[in-house]
Order: sequence, then structure tokens, then C-alpha cells
Amino acid sequence: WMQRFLLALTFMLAPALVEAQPVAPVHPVLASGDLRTNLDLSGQWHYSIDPYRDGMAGFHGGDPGLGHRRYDTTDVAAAMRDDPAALYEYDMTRAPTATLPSSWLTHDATMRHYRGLVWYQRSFTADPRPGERQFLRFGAVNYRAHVYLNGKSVGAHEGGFTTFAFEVTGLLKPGANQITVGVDSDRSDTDLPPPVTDWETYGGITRAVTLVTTPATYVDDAWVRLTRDGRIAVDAVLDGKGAAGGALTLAIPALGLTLDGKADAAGHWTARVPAPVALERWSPDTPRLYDVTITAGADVWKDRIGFRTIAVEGDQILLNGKPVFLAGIALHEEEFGANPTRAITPQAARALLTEVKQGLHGNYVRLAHYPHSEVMTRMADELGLLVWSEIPIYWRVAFDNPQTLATARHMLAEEILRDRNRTAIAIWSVGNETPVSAARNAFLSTLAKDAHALDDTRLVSAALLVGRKQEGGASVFTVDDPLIPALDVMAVNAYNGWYTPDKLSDLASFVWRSPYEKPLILSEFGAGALAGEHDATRAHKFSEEFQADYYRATLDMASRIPFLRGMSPWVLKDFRSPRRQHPVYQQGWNRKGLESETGARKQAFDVLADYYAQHHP
Ligand code: GCB
Repeated sequence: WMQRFLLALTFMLAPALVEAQPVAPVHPVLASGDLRTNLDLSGQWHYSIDPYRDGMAGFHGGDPGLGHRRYDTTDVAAAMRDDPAALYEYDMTRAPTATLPSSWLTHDATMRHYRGLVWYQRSFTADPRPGERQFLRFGAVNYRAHVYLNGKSVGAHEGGFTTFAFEVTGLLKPGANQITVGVDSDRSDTDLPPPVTDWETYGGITRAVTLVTTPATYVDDAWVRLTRDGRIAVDAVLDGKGAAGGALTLAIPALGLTLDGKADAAGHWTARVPAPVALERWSPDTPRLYDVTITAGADVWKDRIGFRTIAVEGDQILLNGKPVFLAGIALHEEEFGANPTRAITPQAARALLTEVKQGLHGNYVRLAHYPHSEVMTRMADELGLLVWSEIPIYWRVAFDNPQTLATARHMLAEEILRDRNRTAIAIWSVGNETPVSAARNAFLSTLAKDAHALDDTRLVSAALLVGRKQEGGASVFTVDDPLIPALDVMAVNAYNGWYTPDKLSDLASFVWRSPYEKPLILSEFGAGALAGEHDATRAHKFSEEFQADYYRATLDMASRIPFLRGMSPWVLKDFRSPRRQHPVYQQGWNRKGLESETGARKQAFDVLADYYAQHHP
């Protein structure tokens, strides 16, 4: 009994211990760093694979003289020319080149399924001035990054979809500099996401790398928003020698608003003012954004921010105080085209989101299954689409591993700190289809708490699964996951009639219940179809007709769920997934898109577009 007693005790204590830890610190934040003065390091980089990771430490893990590290500054060509006895088994400066940012699957056909370490290197010219600070900022590197400047390590980062930066002041030289990044795409069961997902890995430096310059004291973090009680709030953090007691001024010129303040001893500034009456609130119909600056000494922090409130009352979601239905779709960060590479440019983001906004008459998008590029969240702000943003806590995660939890918390903090100023974001999601267990509940509740602590102006959710049982003749679906008390919005993925043998004609009779009075989102439903595949009998899976009928039946079911407040069917367009290998219908693609990878609309596209136009205009 002692063992059982101890086990019970651990269960009772575990969540409390977890809670006691503060939110994982992120430093530097470099909030809105994409808008700061920078040197864009996009372009040609040399690359070289290193499946055995020799280049990390050298031969036999760093025996001096026996091997070389790929990030050393040695001019290999010159060394071999000058000394005939010199032996190098790499030469980064003569390795092939690729255009970054981009996943390495663009470099060469053999790299599509390469998992492991790839070295990238380029040189660039810098002009650092005294009194300035420099940061290397990475939009995303999938999955681990080891960053070296002029042969010295400046830091490492884990997580394939969040933005991070390292300060390189002092290491950066006037004139030529060498940057080397070791990118390791290999993931184990304790990583996030774990190795098995339903999308392709896209290893590489997938988003922009920039060298950002700031004054010696600068605004590292700033968050400007409308509070639920109608005030404009600013929280800013100054970093540098002049941070303590530094003067700051917030300005929103179009509102005639200026607000002066002073940082405390830790460099923090917090202020609240009643929102000016002239404030036009942001909404999908009126996506009004304002230029906002915070001036602090020599630094001017800038962003474009909209003001709106999002809240939950009973089972309603309120946008600017009025009930809203989230009419949306889910999408992966894959641009349209026969060979998507995750090179999300503003044009690519605009094309994807315009299909949602104008094509589907949507007001909402689920950016699945990881934080998308800031290019995408900025475009959602501009076009007027509410956003569900999530971190890749996907399927079977090592929920009982404290290191995995630490990684997840850090990832969530990075996601939120990058995007707290993105008006479009309405919901932070902490997981997708995770099997219920005590460890999982504790893990995800910690994340939900962190999200609330980092951002009290948005809603927290997770894509859950729904229980089903027969009651008399009826199929009853009960949304009752132990995580729900930690969430503002309930969300479930349901694929009845696709993954289950249900007849589409039965879906309308399904009864949906929940013991909680909270809004529900159908975070996924969907069916596969190969664009152009037709079936007059409408009965066969992978035909456009079956997918269209599946949508009709599911939408009919959805309109009977009394507490349904939104949906993001799976998915806008077909996307690459190595687990989908039906030779006729899939060929390596998940075919649940309403459009093919190239943007050919399937019949179901119009079914959903018409539904949104009629029911949620
Ligand atoms: C899901 C997952 C999504 C998959 C989808 C599918 O539940 O959340 O990532 O791609 O189902 O197609 O099965």
C-alpha cells in the first residue's frame, strides 16, 4: 500500500509542483523585430549534409588535430593549397549553394526525406557602430539550430516554428563576417512535435534570417492592446544600461494619443488609458490597424496594431462585445503550387488567406499545427481574419517528461511574445488530439495557465476528441474532456463518415451534449477527395461528390449543435504528408483539401462557401 500511497501522493503533488514554476523566460524577445532596421541575410548560403554530426565537434568528438568543426573560420581551400599535408573532408565555402529561407527539400530531390544535420554558411558585410547592439534573428529553423558567428557559438535553439534571436554585439566585426548554422531536423519522442505527424518535416532554415540593429538601450518587448474594460494598455520592457528609470512615450498619431511614462528599476513600463472615443475597433468587417510607436531615448519601437476585445460569456464568443460565429477553415503553412516549400511570402500568405476571406466568405482561420510565419499573422491582421494559433503538441507527446514540458512552455512563450500584438489572433491552442491521461492533463493545464498569464486578452483552447455512446437509438456525443475546466473554448475534431463507418445520412440525428457551459468549435472535420475524381454513385471515398456530400451532412449536423460557435474544417488545400501513400488518390498528399495543391477548387469548396454565405454572412 505504501507504493500506492506514494503514487497517489505524486499525482496530488505533481500539478502543484508544475504550477509553482514561472512562465519560461524568453530573452531577447525583440518584439516586432521583423519591422526593425535590419540586414536581410536571405539569399545564397552554402550547405552540406552531416548525417553523423562529425562537424559538430570534430572526429572522435573533438580530438584536436584529428578533425575539424564545420563552423570554424579556417579557409579550407587556402589551407589545403598552402600545406600539401593538410587534410579536410569538407569545405563549406565550396559546398553547393541554396537560396534561403527555404526548406532543404528545395535544394535537391534526394533531400526531401533527409533527417539529420545540415550545415549552412554564408559571409556578409557588416558595419557595426559603437553604441549599437546587434542581434541575429531567425524566423524559424526546423528543428534544432546551432548558431555560430565568426567561429564562435552564439546559441542554440529548439523548436521548428518559433522566432528567436541571439545578441551578437561585440562578436560582429566591421567588414566580412561568417555565419554558420547547423540545422538538425531529427526529432525523438520527447520533442515537439514527436516524429510521427500527418505532415511533411520541411527541415531547414524556413523563415528569414536577419541581423537586427538597435540602440544600446532599446524596447525589447512591447504589448499594446485594448483591454476588456475598454482601455488602451501598454506594457513595455526596456533593455540596456539606460533601462532603469528610462523615459518612454507611446504614440498612436491617428488617434491623437500620446502617453509618457517611466520604466521601473527593472526596465518595465505599464500604463492604461481610456480608449479615445474616435477609436475604430478592428473586426473582420473593418480590419482597421493603427501605426503605434514607443519612443525610448534613441530607440523607436514600431508596429501596426488593431484594437478589439474577444471574450467568452456562457456559451457565446463575443467580439467587441457582440456574439460572433467563427466561420473558418484550417490550413497548413504551405503556399499554393505543385511543390510547396514553406516559402511564405506576403504574396503567398495573401493568396491563401484571400481564398478564405473572399472565396469561402470566412472570418476565421485555424493556422495548424504550429505557429505560422509572422508574415501570415500580419496578413490576417490586414485582411481581417480571426486566428487560432497553436503550438505543435500533437498526438502522442511525452507528457510525463519534465524536459518536454519545459520545451513546450518555452515554445508557447515564444509564440505568444512574438504575436501578442497581432490583433487577428483570438485563440491560443495548447494541443491537438492528445490522448487523455493524468500526465497529459497536468501538462496541458500548465500550458493553458501560462497562456492566460502571458495574455489575459485572448481565449485558450485545445483540439480535443469527443466521446460517443448509444442511448436508445441515438448516437450521443459528449464533449467532456478533463482539460475543459482549464480552457475558455472547447474544440473537437470529428470525422464521422470518413474515419468511421457512419452513413452520411445518419449524421443529422447525432445528439451533441456537454456538461460545461462553454462555446464549442469544431476544430476539424473533413474528407479526402482527389481533384477531378468523379463518381456518379457519390458513394466512393476520394471522389469530389463524396467529399461534397460529406460536407453537406456534417454542416447539417453542425447546425444542430446548440452550443457550436465556430468551425475550421480540415483543410483549405491538399498538403504533403508522407503517411498518405495511396498510389491513385494520394501519392504522398493528404487530400482533404477543399482545393488541390495548385488551387483547383473541389465541389466541397462551394458547399462550404455557400453555407457560410447563407448562415454566417
Ligand atoms: C487530424 C489531425 C490532422 C490530420 C487530419 C487527417 O485529426 O489533427 O493533422 O491531418 O486529422 O487528415 O486525418
